[in-house]
Amino acid sequence: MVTDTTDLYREFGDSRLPPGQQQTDGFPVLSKGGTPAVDPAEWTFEVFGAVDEPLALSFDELLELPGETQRQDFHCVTGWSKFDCLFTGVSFPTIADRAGLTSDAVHVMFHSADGYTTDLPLDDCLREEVLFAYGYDGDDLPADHGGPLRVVTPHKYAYKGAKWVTGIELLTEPERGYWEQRGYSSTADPWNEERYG
Ligand SMILES: Nc1nc2c(c(=O)[nH]1)N[C@H]1C(S)=C(S)[C@@H](COP(=O)(O)O)O[C@H]1N2
Ligand SMILES: [Mo]
Repeated sequence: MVTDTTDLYREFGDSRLPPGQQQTDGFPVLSKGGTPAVDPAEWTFEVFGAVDEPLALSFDELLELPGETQRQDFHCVTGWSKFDCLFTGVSFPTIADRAGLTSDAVHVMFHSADGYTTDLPLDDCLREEVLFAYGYDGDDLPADHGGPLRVVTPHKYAYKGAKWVTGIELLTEPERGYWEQRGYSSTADPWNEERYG
């Protein structure tokens, strides 16, 4: 079963294509460096910080959590949008539920194997469309696109979607990630063109 989330734009704007974006048919790869070698057998996914129960999951344990497939749009801050991406994975709320968030958690930092980080307010993460994705288009997620596991954030510019994600840190105060420290927006709403700031 595929859940279609491509109408979520109605919550934010009038058109499915956000202002200043152009549709692309391809799926460009955008990484700050190369693709890190990540061996799923050696890999652990950690949930830590403001949680009741810190988690350290193997890739197999992650695959055992309830998963879902969603049809989503993907908006890169450099101006391209790709419609109708099929991502399979575990939702952020499912993971948050397993760890139990403490009442003072307000912000999230995503950590990746290439040293990349990105941050979002917790409320922007507690949505069914925020997936920890291990599948793309019915196959394993390709390494260039963040395999074995990446985050997808169809309601935000795609730099919020950490590829090769190794963990999430629940924060009691906002902190800024890699691009956010270099001038990109912390909230990154494509329909409000929150590219910088
Ligand atoms: N770990 C990591 N995640 C990352 C990046 C990165 O350099 N490292 N780039 C971000 C940016 S700027 C974008 S637009 C998307 C691109 O995803 P794609 O390469 O699958 O198109 O990944 C985001 N996630
Ligand atoms: Mo990007």
